[in-house]
Amino acid sequence: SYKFWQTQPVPRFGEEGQLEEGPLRAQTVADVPKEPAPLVDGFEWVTMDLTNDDEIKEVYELLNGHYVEDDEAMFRFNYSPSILRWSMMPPGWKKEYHVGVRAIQSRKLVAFISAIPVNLRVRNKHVICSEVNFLSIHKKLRGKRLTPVLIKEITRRSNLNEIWQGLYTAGIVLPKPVSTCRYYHRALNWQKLYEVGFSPLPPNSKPQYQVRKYALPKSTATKGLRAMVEKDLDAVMDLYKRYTARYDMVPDYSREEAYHWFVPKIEPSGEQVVWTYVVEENGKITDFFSFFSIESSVIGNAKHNVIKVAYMFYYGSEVGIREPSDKPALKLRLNELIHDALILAKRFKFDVFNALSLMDNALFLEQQKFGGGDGQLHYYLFNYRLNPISGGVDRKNQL
Ligand code: YNC
Repeated sequence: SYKFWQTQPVPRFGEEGQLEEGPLRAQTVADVPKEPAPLVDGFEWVTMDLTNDDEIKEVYELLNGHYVEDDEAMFRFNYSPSILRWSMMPPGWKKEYHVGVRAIQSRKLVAFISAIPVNLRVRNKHVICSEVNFLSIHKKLRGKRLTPVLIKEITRRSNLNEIWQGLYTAGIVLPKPVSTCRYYHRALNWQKLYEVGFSPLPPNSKPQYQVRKYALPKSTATKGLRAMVEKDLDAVMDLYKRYTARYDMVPDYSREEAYHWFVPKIEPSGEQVVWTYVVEENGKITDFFSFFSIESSVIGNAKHNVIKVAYMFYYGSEVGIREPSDKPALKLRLNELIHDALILAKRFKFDVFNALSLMDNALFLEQQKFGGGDGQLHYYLFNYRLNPISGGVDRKNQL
């Protein structure tokens, strides 16, 4: 019955038809409490310092033990400290948006919620949002209505900075999704995915047939393909902007943000978080694609502890700018690019490549041997009404 969510400025189920788009509730900073709401006895609010190695380790350990699992509790996200920093410390990040709850006696971190600022374009309007992520509560404190308290606190801290809108995704249905996407998975290391229980052996198949089905060449095929470097930033940004102009909801990155999200770097830990490739023809950048890395812990498997998962991020191609997304030339081009992305991800020892049913992904998912997963991802806006955006699947969850 959404006891909490029905008190919040979000659209309700049952609102049908074209409605006027925009904020639902208007407030000023004077309306916003200057102090957090009290927590139940024995717990206190803390602001986590993610620049501090000990504190990021505490956030890492909370998430490693208690963050998102699949429905069968076989896998759980294992965001590394480096990817947590990349995700929560983009340009404009604020320490006060890294909100924790500690048990007063033991000092143990038992809950967390975070936000980053994002300038979102929704259709032809710009909305400054807090993008909320990494909400997690220790398993022993579940079902105690701590979530609404955390959400109200991140809302309060956003509001004090005059941010009135939120952007978030969740696997569960809440009032009310702007868009719903399906997860797709492309095996890179089928044998390992089979051993951990991620990929089933289809009836009448044999392991060696599956391994052969997902085999990839050693080398990429696109002429002029190379890793992105900093000097490509303006060209990639320009391509990103023009290519994504066809979509209804897209972050409008500043140059600093595009540098943060796209330029591949080796983090102080020695890890790499994001991989971006460009195609250069006669000195001009004509295409780019990117993917990032999140491991998942394998729960209770004797042979493997983690699977390495690459996630499709943004891409763009001059071909798609020249023609609408249903034309065959773009399909051909995206298949060439994504096939190379798979080859590269395999080279970097990823076990599986994930993508959602959004952007122009429907043009390559089947041909590149992605299979539809059980998981869905719902996109939400807080304090904003937007008419629904297609997430690329129909009611039967088909592309
Ligand atoms: C969820 N994921 O419906 P009602 S995604 C939002 N997002 O409220 P309790 C959620 N709300 O139905 P538990 C939610 N999950 O009565 C549950 N809720 O109105 C709602 N899992 O609270 C739920 N991380 O504390 C219900 O629930 C109320 O103890 C119940 O804790 C839930 O990061 C949770 O999946 C998810 O750690 C914390 O199960 C816990 O069950 C957990 O009794 C594993 O809560 C990890 C996990 C969620 C990942 C994510 C995005 C979060 C977005 C939050 C909304 C932000 C709004 C925008 C704010 C900024 C605005 C400005 C400006």
